[in-house]
Amino acid sequence: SLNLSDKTYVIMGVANKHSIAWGIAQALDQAGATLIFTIMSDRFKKSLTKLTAELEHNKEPMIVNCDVSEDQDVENAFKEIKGKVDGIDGVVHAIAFANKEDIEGRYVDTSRDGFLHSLNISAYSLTKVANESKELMNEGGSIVTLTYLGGERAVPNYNLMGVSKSALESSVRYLAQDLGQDGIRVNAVSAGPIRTLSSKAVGDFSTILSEIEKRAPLKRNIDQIEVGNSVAFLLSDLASGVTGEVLHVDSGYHIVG
Ligand code: 0WD
Repeated sequence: SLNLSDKTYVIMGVANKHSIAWGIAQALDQAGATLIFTIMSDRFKKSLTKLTAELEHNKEPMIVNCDVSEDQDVENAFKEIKGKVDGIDGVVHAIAFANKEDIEGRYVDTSRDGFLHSLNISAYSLTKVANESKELMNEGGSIVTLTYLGGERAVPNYNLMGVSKSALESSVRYLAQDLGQDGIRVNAVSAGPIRTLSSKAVGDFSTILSEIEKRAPLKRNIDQIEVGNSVAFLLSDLASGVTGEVLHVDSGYHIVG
């Protein structure tokens, strides 16, 4: 199995035990990696501390506050990390946001403020995180973000979030192009639907889940750990030739016409 015992990764976006970022944390912990977590606010600290107590290698990890909508927060977070570790080997960006009223109903009704807010947190944040983390990256650094099929196709009810994911995926390609010269790879995992805090905002989610069971090649939904294992691969040196890629971890649903 994968051995990441000499690697240190920053994980952004664990809200609770259902978070995709938590599945990623578990996969990386199992491979022996050292983990650093960033959380949006102190509100999430207690629950994260309770979760990490169950990990094998990261029972008392470094936890840093970072609201990605604030430049200063992102700058301070990576400065704080820089002061505590020799370097990092990668960053996991598992953060997105859209106001519920902006993804309900018709996309055409999206407000300007709602649009900018969603693009800010769900897409621009990766660019800022990449820029601030690049100084800390050891040789062969790797950045992985989370996206969804709604960024490629007009998926019912995904609306504004789909537009944000399109921008995020494009950003992955341009960041990969920029950071290749620094030896840093940038990729995305396009995960199938999973029940989390964020997916609660997506209307008719049960229909999306049952559609996958009926039509995806694997005839089932995927879970957080399967996403975690694929993210671990992309973070690891096993993926040293992969950058600018969007890897689908979705039971193969995206190939079905
Ligand atoms: O079906 C799904 N659940 C899918 C999710 C399918 C495919 C992709 N994704 C994506 C999401 O769009 C997102 O990018 O995976 C990523 C993680 O989403 P999740 O695991 O479904 O959702 P959740 O558990 O709610 O985590 C989202 C995180 C939360 O964590 P923290 O602890 O950091 O607060 O995004 C956070 C949110 O609070 N977040 C922010 N973090 C920092 N600064 C901000 C912000 N301004 N806004 C939201």
